[in-house]
Amino acid sequence: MKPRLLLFLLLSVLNTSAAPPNIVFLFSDDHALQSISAYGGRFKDIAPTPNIDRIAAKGALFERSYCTNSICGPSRASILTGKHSHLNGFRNNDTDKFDGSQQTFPKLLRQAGYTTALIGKWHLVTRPTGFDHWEILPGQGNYVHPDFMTMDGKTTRSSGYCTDVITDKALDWLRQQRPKDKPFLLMCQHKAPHRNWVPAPRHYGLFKNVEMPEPPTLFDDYAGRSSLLATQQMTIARHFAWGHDMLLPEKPTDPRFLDMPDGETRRMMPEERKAFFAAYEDENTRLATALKEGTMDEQALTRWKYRRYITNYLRCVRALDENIGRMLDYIEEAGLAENTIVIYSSDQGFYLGEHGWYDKRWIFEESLSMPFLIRWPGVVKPGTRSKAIIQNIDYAPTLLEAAGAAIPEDIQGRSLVPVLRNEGRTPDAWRDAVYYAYYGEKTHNVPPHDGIRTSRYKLFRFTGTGEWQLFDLEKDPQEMRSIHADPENAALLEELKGVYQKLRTQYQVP
Ligand code: SGN
Ligand code: CA
Repeated sequence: MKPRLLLFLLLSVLNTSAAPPNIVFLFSDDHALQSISAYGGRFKDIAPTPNIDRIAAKGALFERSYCTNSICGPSRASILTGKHSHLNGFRNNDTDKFDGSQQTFPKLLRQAGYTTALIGKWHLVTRPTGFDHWEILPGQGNYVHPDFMTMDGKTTRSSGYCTDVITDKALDWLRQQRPKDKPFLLMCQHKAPHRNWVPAPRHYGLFKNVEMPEPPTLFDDYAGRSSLLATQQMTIARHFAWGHDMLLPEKPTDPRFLDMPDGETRRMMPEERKAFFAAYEDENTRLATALKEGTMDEQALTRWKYRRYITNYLRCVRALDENIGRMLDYIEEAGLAENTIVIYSSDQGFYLGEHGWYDKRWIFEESLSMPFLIRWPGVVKPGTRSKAIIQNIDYAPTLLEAAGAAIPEDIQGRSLVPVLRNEGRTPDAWRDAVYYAYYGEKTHNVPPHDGIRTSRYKLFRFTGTGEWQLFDLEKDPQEMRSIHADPENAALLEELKGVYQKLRTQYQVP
């Protein structure tokens, strides 16, 4: 046989001539795994997410998926670059700006022949680079009649609910605007379910008379852990505003309400605002009466706030899930499903009352975790559940490998393709821990800390005081007691400190 023919046959067998897959990256903001039914959790029957679950049913769900730094901009920068915060330069939302001149995976995909588009939340301060098309929310964006900034630098107000509008724009790009002769990357990035939680009008009445299960740690007193835990300002009990968080029509005279009005209801048209407050009127009146009569003790008030928080959060999730469904329907109807990778993820996890909190930032499970679901027909076996330890720096190399592009040496993440091809099983020589670092911000006052998570343990250190915390997640999944000072754990502590040092060296942490 002639060598050329042999090569051709070999390539055909390896199927390398197949068209590179399209990539639809569906992303959200602050979406807790506890509120995705495919992940289980306490809301799975009350507030299921059937459309996000479709991705898991037809693809893979990762049970040990973590971020590098549990906050918006930093997580996004890690995803784009495949690098930890100290290398990509975006450590915190307060002061950092993304250096858009650096290498990112959309740029590399573009070099490999892809058309690239970004629609929705960006939040990296500088303008997007590496995209043929972008339309972004300025900063955090709004739920109500959101503004969008376009490539010409103009900002225009759209009419409608943010999650719906972002999907409309993404569908429009898929249908009308993208060149049909090239593979594409679409990053469709929602604001939802980020604070402050304003639902779509069609969902105001959802969960109205449904009881919301509470986490066992709603009234956590932070005993058994560093005293620094109590210094954060992210509790439902004390750091929840009457307007911004509770969406009450006016500030109660009761001093137990943090003072911050809401900006979203002001964006509504007068009729819309009326309909909004009418939908909450009976609940709001009952609260006002109880406050007046003095029947709301501390616990009862926290429970009331928790319920208001969770119902509105889950309503935001409902619109998100419906819109994920619209995207999946389009991909299927347009005949794109067979050759399109679909990912669902969110920039970090979130507290839904665990430890008494909302927000994120901590290395504790609820905010360290990121949902990660991926559908890739022909490669990922439907219904796969993986226990491989993965991190957001892995997305870039995964998508580059999927596209047949080279993975640059300086990318710190690892391609998940071997895990995906292996039915989710952890390949030999995979990582056994991830490294995490939070650098601190004024908002919510969470102290800087860095650490590691293995399949069983979590070790971290407060940067300011040098104090260690160690948790055995098998025995203490709620992370209620640090065992770092127990004499019987001395050897374990030393061993894990070794892993921590090794990872810091490997990732070139200064
Ligand atoms: C805003 C929110 C905070 C949130 C940060 C970061 N306050 O500051 O609650 O922690 O964003 O969120 S709000 O008054 O605007 O609601 S992130 O997703 O951008 O990292
Ligand atoms: Ca976020």
